[in-house]
Amino acid sequence: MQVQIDRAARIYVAGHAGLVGSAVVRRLQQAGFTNLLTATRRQLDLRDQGEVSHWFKSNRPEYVYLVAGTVGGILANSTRPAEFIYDNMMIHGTVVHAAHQYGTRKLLYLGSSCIYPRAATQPITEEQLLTGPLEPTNEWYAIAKIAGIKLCQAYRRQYGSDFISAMPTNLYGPNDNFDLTSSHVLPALVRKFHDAKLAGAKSVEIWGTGSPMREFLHVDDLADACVFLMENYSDDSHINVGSGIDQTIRELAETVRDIVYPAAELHFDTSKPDGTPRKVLDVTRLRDLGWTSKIELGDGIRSTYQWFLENELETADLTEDAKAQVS
Ligand code: GFB
Repeated sequence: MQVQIDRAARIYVAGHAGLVGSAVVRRLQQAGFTNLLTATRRQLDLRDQGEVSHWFKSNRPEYVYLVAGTVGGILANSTRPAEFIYDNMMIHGTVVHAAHQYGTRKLLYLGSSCIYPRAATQPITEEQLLTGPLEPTNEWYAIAKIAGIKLCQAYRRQYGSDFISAMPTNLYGPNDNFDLTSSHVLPALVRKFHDAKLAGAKSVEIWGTGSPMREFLHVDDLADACVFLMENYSDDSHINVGSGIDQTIRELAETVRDIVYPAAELHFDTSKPDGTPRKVLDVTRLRDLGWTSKIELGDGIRSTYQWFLENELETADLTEDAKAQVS
């Protein structure tokens, strides 16, 4: 079912400053949407139902992209489980409920591929949700994300709300978190190889054995898929969003090394966790609707590194220096 959304409709992007939200805003602007609503964390605490309901009452968004959340890599997930479960459960609860209260026409909720069982059959189909135990390093986050899917389904069943859920694979791109203790693997590797290059270090430390397999999707592809789903998908079931292509962490590290600092050797720290052994999504359902990813991993890493050089580094001299080395 294809619905053309009025380009002047009131559209709220919850989490607009983050990796995903900023990409969704860029994509909506490109597509000609003129009435985008955002609120900073200081203006609106999304964990507070009173504040969120008041904001919805005043702003009456017709469409909502619920892409806000507390997110992080394997270490952050393991060491800050309370924040990951509390923040995410609250944010989903308040926004979905307010969207229902104040007549939002459609809401897209963004989950994560970690909702699936650790031992899921690969590639992972949507039907494998709740068929087995979760990966322990991120079960708190996964439980919150599963609750978000169920929340959307419950409001659809009880109130007829057009609330849909999309499950993206591991994401990367501009505005990512490059902090080594809380980031995901791809931005962490960009920073580690970059720092090693500046220091003239011989090797770079990679966590775990390097054998886990992960699929990566550039956030601009994800944003394109979200805008596509808003106009082309209205089912009860969540839908996977990915590239359908995975590789080992060793292969990923080699790709980042070749782009950022080809002279570096890889050193694996096996005292760090591997997490899920493999996680690649079955994207047949989305492909059948007519959407596929476009940004190839090497190109995406190159442009992300360029963004990192231009936006993340504190010393202007180093930035200029390093920019000259990458171009
Ligand atoms: O991206 P990542 O932190 O999370 O780690 P997950 C992926 C793999 O890369 C793991 C390895 O096997 C890590 O051990 N790795 C190697 C590194 N070097 C590094 C490094 O320097 N930093 C990091 N972070 N990893 C996350 C979940 O799982 O996936 C989240 O924790 C979410 O909840 C996200 O679902 C999409 O892919 O293991």
